[in-house]
Amino acid sequence: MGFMSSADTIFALATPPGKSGVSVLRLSGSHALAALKQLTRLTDITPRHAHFVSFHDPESKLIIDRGLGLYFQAPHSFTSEDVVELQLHGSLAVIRQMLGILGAMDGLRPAEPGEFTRRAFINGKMDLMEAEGLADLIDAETTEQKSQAMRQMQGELSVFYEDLRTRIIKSLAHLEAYIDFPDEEIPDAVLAQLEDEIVSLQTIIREGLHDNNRGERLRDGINVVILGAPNAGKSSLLNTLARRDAAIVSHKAGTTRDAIEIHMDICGYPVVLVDTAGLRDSDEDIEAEGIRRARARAEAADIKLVLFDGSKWPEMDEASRGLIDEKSITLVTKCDTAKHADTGELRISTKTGEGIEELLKTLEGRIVGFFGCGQAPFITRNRHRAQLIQAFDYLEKSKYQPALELKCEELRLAAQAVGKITGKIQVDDVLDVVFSSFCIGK
Ligand SMILES: Nc1nc2c(ncn2[C@@H]2O[C@H](COP(=O)(O)OP(=O)(O)O)[C@@H](O)[C@H]2O)c(=O)[nH]1
Ligand SMILES: [Mg+2]
Repeated sequence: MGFMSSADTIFALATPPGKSGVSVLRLSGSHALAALKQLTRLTDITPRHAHFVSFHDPESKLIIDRGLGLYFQAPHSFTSEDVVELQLHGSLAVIRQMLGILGAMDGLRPAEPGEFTRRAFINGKMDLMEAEGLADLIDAETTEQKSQAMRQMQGELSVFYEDLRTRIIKSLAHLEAYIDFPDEEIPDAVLAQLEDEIVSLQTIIREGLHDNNRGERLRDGINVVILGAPNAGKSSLLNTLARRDAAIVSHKAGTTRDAIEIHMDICGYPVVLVDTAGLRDSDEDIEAEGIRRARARAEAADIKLVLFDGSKWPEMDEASRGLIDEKSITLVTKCDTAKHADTGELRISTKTGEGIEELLKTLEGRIVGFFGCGQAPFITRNRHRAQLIQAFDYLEKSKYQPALELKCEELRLAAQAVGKITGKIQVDDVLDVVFSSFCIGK
């Protein structure tokens, strides 16, 4: 995206393409107002006023559509540039025609993905964390995802990183004062104070990092993985929880090979429920690969549902038994068929529905417990985590640098690492990573 000039006026459909009552086209840049005037033939356009107008094709002079034209004068707009919004009917023909006309106008070109938000960032309307929060808000599907995105978008998480960075820079400034006076010894008290500050900054970072990846999980979904021997009833359970036939159920052992994922909303939290291949020794290539994947999923799981066939209970196969730990919930399946001794485990039947409500309650408890403990996380993407780890390492190194200049350099790098999170340190590769994930028109 770097080669695209920011002097261009960009335009894009801000609403999803398709038929709808109203569609919004957005323009940003110095030619936006001239384009609006040309399309509407108005000479006097009031900022922040909805002008009900006919839009004309400047070439053919024909009317394209009637709708609203709005003008947001720089810097009082989303991007801080002149912004124009055209509210048209959500007709494929109208939109196609208008996009064609805009594309032919002088100084106008279609926007790249995320380019509106990128301009808002470059022009200081928001920092990188807030821009990512906006992207997350647009992607949010559950209420808790939305709350996290709003907190981030409104700058609540940025404050944490900015405080951190400011404190590192203060320490740096303190130390740099001594570089200018090479003859002076740094008093021991000053060095001790600095050391204390660095340790306390490291504690803050360490606590931030020890968040069980809750922020990332809230974006991507908590992984609940169904595991057990072939025929234990795993695919049946996935289908019951999904309330549809997502996975093939068969009495033939070894039917499920690849992991099957469905997305659920439990208490406002996003859940990725995964069905896996039955665990057993297999000589068959594809099944063996499926089992390898099942084991990998078990490793990465936040919650494991370990199933045991009720018709064999309390006999347990070794492979499944080995998966039981503090992350697992043990389930005895097919309780409609077998009348085995009640061993206190949760018993379910996908045939009669027995135990399913209780399982959902247990799952809810685990999920709310997972997300609800401790303060709201500061990290919502791997990008933030990687930078924080770097900052921690630079602070660590600074403690062991004997030379003053080198100590300062480590602190400078630590401040930079934190600065990259909010975008206070502008680095183009960081911007490309962040904004390329946006969709066009945002
Ligand atoms: N009676 C009864 N049969 C079940 C139940 N759940 C699954 N089954 C049967 O057990 C067999 C294996 O089920 P499936 O879900 O494919 O197991 P998987 O191999 O663990 O995925 C199928 O014939 C299912 O119809 C249940 O709750 N009760
Ligand atoms: Mg299966």
